[in-house]
Order: sequence, then C-alpha cells, then structure tokens
Amino acid sequence: MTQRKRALVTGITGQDGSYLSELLLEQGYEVHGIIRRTSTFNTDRIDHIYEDPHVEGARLFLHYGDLTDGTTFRRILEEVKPSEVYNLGAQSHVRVSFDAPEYTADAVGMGALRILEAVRDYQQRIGEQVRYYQAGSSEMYGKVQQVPQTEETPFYPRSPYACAKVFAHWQTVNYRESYDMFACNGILFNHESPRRGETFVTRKITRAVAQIVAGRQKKLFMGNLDAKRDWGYAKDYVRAMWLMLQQEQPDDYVVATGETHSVHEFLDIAFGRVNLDWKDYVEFDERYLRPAEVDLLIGDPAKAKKQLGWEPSVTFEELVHLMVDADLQALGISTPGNGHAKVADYATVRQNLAGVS
Ligand code: NDP
Ligand code: GDR
Repeated sequence: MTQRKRALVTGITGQDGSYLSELLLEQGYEVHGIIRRTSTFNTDRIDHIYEDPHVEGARLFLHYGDLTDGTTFRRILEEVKPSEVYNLGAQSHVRVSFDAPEYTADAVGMGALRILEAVRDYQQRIGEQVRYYQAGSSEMYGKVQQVPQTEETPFYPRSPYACAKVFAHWQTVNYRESYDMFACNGILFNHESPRRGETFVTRKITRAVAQIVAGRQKKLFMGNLDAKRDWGYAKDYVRAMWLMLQQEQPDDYVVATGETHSVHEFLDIAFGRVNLDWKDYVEFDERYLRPAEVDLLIGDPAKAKKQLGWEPSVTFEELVHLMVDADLQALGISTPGNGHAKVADYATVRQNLAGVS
C-alpha cells in the first residue's frame, strides 16, 4: 500500500492556504496547517474543509505556531513528518509593511529562513527528502526594469515586504544549491478571489460595489488608480504551487496571466457589472498611497506553461465579475451572473441610495 502524502502549510488560514488545502485534499493528501492563536476566530476560509480530528478519516489538522517562532515550527515538523512544506504565511500587505517593517521582515524573510533551516536539519537526520515551496512575489521586481517580467528579470524591491521576499527568494535558491534541497520559488503575480483579504485593492472595490448597491456605503476612498497589475485567479495559482513540487527537479517559476490592467480598469468593470459609474463614488485619500509605488507589473508565464503545463483558466473580466457577484450574493443580492436579476434591477437600489444620500 502506498503511503498517503502529507503536506505542511504555513498561512493555511489565508486566501491561498485555503485554496491550496482544498486542492491537496482533493489529491488525497493529509494536510497540516499552522495557525496563529488569535482572540477571535481566524479560520473562516477553511471552516468548510475542517473535520473533527477525533473522527476517523479526518485529513486536515491544525497546529498553533508562528513564523517568528522557529522552535515551535521544528516541533511541528517532527510531529507531522511531511513530504512537502508550503510556506505561504506572511504579513502580506505591502502598504502595511511600511508601517511595520521589522515585523514584516521577521515573518516574511526570517520566517522563510527558519523553515529552510528546520527542513534542512530534519531531512538530513531522517534521510528523506522534504520538498519546499516558497511563496515569492512579483513585488520583488518593484521598479520597472523590463517588461514582461521573467525568471531572469533583476529584482528591485520597493517596500519592506518586497525586500523581505527577495531575501526569502535568495535563501531558497541558496539552500537548493548548498544542501541539494528540493526547494522552489514561485514568483506569483497578483491573484485574487472572493476569499481575497478585504483591504487589498480588488476585494476592497468589489466589496464596496456590493455595499453601495445595498445602500450601506456611499463613498469609496482609494489611493493610486494608475498602478497596473497582472491579476489572475487564486484557485489557478495554487495549482501552479503544487505542480512545482511534483516536478523531477526543483526550479523557480513566474506564474502570471501575461496581461496587465490598471486599477481604473478594475473599477470600470466592477462598477459596470451593476451599471454604476465609479467616478460617482470613488474619492482620493492619500493614506492609501505608498512611500514608493510599483507602477507596472506584467509577467511572462512561458516557463510555467511549458514545464508545468500550467494555464490560467479565468480572464480578467471573468475574475472581476466573479468577485463582484460573490460580494453581492454575500449580502443576499441577486447577481447578473446567476441569471435571476437583470442589471436594470439595480436602478431601484440606486434610487434608494439617492434617497439617503
Ligand atoms: P493572506 O494575507 O491572505 O494570508 C497570509 C497568511 O499568513 C494567513 O494565514 C495569516 O494568518 C498568516 N500569517 C501572517 N503572519 C503570520 C505569522 N507571523 N506567523 C504565521 N502565519 C502568519 O495572503 P495570501 O494567501 O494572499 O498569500 C499567500 C502567500 O503568497 C503570502 O506569503 C503572500 O505574501 C504571497 N503572495 C501573494 C500574492 C497574492 O496576490 N495573493 C502574490 C504573490 C505572493 P492569519 O489568518 O492569522 O492572519
Ligand atoms: P499589491 O496589492 O500591493 O500589488 O500586493 P494591493 O491590492 O494592495 O495594491 C494593488 C495596487 O492598487 C493600488 N491602490 C490601492 N491598494 C490598496 N490596498 N488600497 C487602496 O485603497 C488602493 N488604491 C490604489 C496600490 O497602490 C497598488 O499599486 C499584493 C499582495 O497580495 C502581496 O502580498 C503580493 O505579493 C502582491 O500582490 C503580488
């Protein structure tokens, strides 16, 4: 009988951690995730796949830990004995990293190093390979050097977050080359979904659209609308992470759609979904600007397509629509997407809103 594969995932409660866990469970894995102790529940995104560990056959297990605490990670590693480790945990908000640079560098940069060290010691001692995935970011490219960005494009990080990710990237390469570890860097461009954190620009917009339609919000305050990003669908991107660890050789891969769009364009499509004009709602607030901005990201996923056989399955417009629709549905509002409502229905909601403004 072949042994069930076992994965250990940091950041399991995040957007990607939840989709990756679903994928791994579908693939028959036993999945162990590291969660932080918080005073309120933080497992919303994985509650639907969580099973009581006392019940026979449960395949998802959670352990308390923190990327800033290497001892605990080592203990969990010993206990779980995974064949794959996915390091997705991070203080992942770029703007916030300017407010909390030390903590961000500790969790994102040193956190990765702690895991690499632990994995190196562990596999040396037990004599079995543990495959490692590092959640790298297109933010590492920062100031535009070359477009589209490939695995060979030099990094020029523009935030404490991005600097820490560059550190983690090179540590991963270094561990691969120094200790013959199976360690991969995914250089993932922005990827979004209805599970995206509410303070990232896409979800902030789609949530606001739903709140405005519901008459609960009148204005949306935002920062730089000219920034351009290569936005894909998170569910597609976690598949690429898994594929990287199934290859014969470890390597680094750009995962992107190959298209770029501005925040303006995202606003156009999101508000257009409900027949509204974003210019009537969006206002500028400098608090959402960053001390240094990343103006243009566009990735070239040729290597991932060729070597991993990976393809994005959702277009930019489909992504915006699915996110708006999910936020509308969460408020109990029918969506153009599910066929119940016509876009014209929103005229009534807008009239209501006009009445209260
Ligand atoms: P999220 O912000 O949604 O999730 C981050 C996860 O990390 C959460 O589970 C969070 O826990 C956990 N976490 C935060 N700090 C710590 C810590 N000190 N110790 C342990 N866990 C911690 O991020 P995404 O799912 O969007 O991204 C996953 C990874 O991919 C991150 O490393 C991110 O930087 C990177 N990335 C993301 C991209 C994207 O577009 N989404 C693109 C490129 C890279 P809690 O729920 O308790 O806060
Ligand atoms: P990013 O994502 O910084 O690319 O990092 P975010 O959605 O925060 O910003 C994208 C762009 O939108 C502009 N912007 C705003 N951003 C936010 N959050 N809020 C606003 O009100 C607003 N107005 C304009 C930003 O200036 C920026 O140019 C994300 C994170 O998931 C990282 O962890 C990941 O590594 C990268 O994507 C790839």
